[in-house]
Parts: sequence; C-alpha cells; structure tokens
Amino acid sequence: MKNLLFILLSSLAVISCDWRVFDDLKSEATVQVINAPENFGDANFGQISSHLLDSSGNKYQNILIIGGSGDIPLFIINFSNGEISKHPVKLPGVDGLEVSNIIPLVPYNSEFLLGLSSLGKIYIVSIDKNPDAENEYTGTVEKSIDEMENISGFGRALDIYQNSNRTYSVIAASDNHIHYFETMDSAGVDVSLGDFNLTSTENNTFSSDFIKITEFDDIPHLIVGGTETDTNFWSIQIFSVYSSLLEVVPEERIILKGSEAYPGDEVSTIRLFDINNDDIPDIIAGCGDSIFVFQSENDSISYSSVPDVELYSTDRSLGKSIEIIDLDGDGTMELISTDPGIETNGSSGEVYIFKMPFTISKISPAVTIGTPENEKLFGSSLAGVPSSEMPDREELIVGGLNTLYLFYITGFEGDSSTDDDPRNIE
Ligand SMILES: [Ca+2]
Ligand SMILES: [Ca+2]
Repeated sequence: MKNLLFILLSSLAVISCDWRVFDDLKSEATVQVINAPENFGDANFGQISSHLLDSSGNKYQNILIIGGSGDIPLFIINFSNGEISKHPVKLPGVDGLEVSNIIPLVPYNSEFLLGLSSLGKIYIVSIDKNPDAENEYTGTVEKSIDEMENISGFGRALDIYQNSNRTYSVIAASDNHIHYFETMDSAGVDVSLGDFNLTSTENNTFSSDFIKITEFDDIPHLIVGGTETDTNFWSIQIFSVYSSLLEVVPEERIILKGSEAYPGDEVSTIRLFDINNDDIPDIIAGCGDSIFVFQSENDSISYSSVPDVELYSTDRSLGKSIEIIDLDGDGTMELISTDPGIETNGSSGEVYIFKMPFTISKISPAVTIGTPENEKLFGSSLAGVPSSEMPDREELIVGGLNTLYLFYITGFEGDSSTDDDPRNIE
C-alpha cells in the first residue's frame, strides 16, 4: 500500500489535490482523501453522508452533505474540478444537533432541501448560500417534529415523502412503533396521523431499523425492515398507506424473509432498483452477512417471499450500506456494499463492487477495496455522486471513522480509461 499518511489542511480553504492509488484497485481508481474540517465537532466526519437533489429531483453534481454533531453539524463538500472545498452549514437557533439520518429532498425555493433526524427530533431544513459569508451556507428549519423526543428510539429509522401539493409525509420508527405525520410546507399545520406497532405474522413484536416510502400505483407504500424482538428473525414488511388516513391492513402486508440456508441476521439497509425492467422497483436488502434481491413478479406489487438472488458471506457482514450506481459509465449499474468491520475486535472494513446481473452465490465481487492504512471504520457510509466532468457515471464516496474517501473509478480491470480521466493529473 502506498503511503496513506496525508497532510491535514485546514477547514475552509480549497486543498490541493491529494491523489492516491489503492493497491487493490491498481490503475483503476484514484482516490482523494477528505479530512474533517477543524470545526466539525466530534470525530465522526463522514459516517453520515448523502447526495443532494436539485429542483428536478436529480442528484447534484460534485456535491454531497456530511452530518455530524457539535457547533457545525452539517458540511457541504464540493469536489468540482478535482478540488475539494468544505462549506459549513450554519443553523441559527438550532443547538446541539447530532445528525443520525439525512434524507435528501427536492428543493422548492432554496438551493438544497433535506430531512434529518437528531436526538429524537426530525427537521426539514432548506439550505442556501450565506450572502454575507463566502463559502458558508445557512440552513433554515422549515419544519420540526420535536414533541416525540421522549419516545424511546424515535427517529432510529426515517423516510420522508414529498407529496405533489408540497406536503411531506414523514414516517419515523421508534423502538416499538412506526409514527406517521403529514406536515405542511412552511405556513401549514402539522397533522400527526398517529402511530402503530408492527408485529410479525406470529404476532411477535417487530422493531424497525429501516424505512423507505415509495409510490406503487400512485399510492404510497411503506417498506419496513426490522427484527422480531422475540425471535431475532429479520423481515421486510410492505404495505400501503393512504395520505389522509393511516390504514394498515395486516392481512395485506407482503412479508419478505431470507432463505433457510443463509437467513441473514438484521436489515441494515434497503435499496429500490428495477432490476428486471418491469417498472416496479425490486428490493435489495442488506442483511448482515447476506444481500438479498427480491424481484417484482407479474408486473405488480408482488414479490417472491424468498429471495430471487442472494449474495452471502460466511465471515463478513457485507450489507451495512448499499448503493446502486453506474461507476464506470458503461450504462450498467454496479451494486456497491460495505462492511465497515468492527472496531473493537479489529476486523477491518471492506467495500465490495458487484456487477449486475447477479446470481445466487457466495460473494464474488468484481472488486474488493480493502481498508486504507490507519483507517478504523472503512465503509461507515456510502454515497454516489455524479461529477460535472463525467456526468454519465457516479463517483464513489466511502466514509471512514473520521475521513471520507472519494474514489474516481474510471474502469474495472481490463479498462485503460484511467488515462482518459481529465482529473487524473499524474
Ligand atoms: Ca422490477
Ligand atoms: Ca457500470
């Protein structure tokens, strides 16, 4: 491994390029290491990261947002032209945030819009450049849900759905319940639609670790991943909700589970992507030592109750984070997943790049990226962001313990396109 020590440069200035070559990627990627700004607060820079959306709902190029804690718990990172700049987002009137989830939203009247959860509260925040301070942004809390902070675990899982009339449907999990809010843009009135607890088919308590809202046939559906607290079995439940009325019909739930041979042990993340091209999203779930793919059937909201595809490992927890992006611009998506390792027992993190289509297999990623030297939590987060130089593919951004790694992956083995990357200045 090349020397990965780097010069820590201070916060706001544009830093000079810090290009690396990871031995395990040989010539196929260059990597820029992005260190925590000095005023970021606690040492967890990069563990919560997200792309941002523009007013058309597309990912912004060259930009991602980092959530943390302390005086300035949000930073916007810009990597235009191969140069990294870090921009604090100040939130006047909001103290002591500890960001645990970021949900990118489509902005209406601001440059950026996002939802976040922090210490039992949920905020919807618009963000614009600070006219009085170059390089800084100002966040404005458009809405907050702060009456639930005494409910144990509130905000542990979160998703926000933007309705066409500028209302937001906010769905958040606490330890034993799912809470559902309808909240208006700025001037409107919040409506708490109540909460409910999910149970398994055997009526065991179900605790939710991941929530995703999506629309099937114009009706919002919840996809909830979690664990039965009595049995420790994980499952995914899918059911419809109606915007004016909380209505869950348990008999109409779709319940997905792992296979008997490789059951997995928890739901860390769920991604939706239409693998079989029927316009119905397929469900890709990261479940501990396995990644499961449930494909839609019969062009409807119907899934096989056992996974169509599973990628499994006998010794790695490979589905902590998942992104599905086109890394090399060939028009075919790659699935990227991480196992950040466990700091306490010394297992080091890995990032896996899988090519589609998948087959049921013990993991055989096209590329495995090993932990950089001195990194303790490689793979703590994952984001894909297109760049303006290469808008047809996305760059891979991997979080560590207190550092981000921006991979410019220009091709897999056999490609020679690293030289074609205009940012590859060496
Ligand atoms: Ca599908
Ligand atoms: Ca590709």
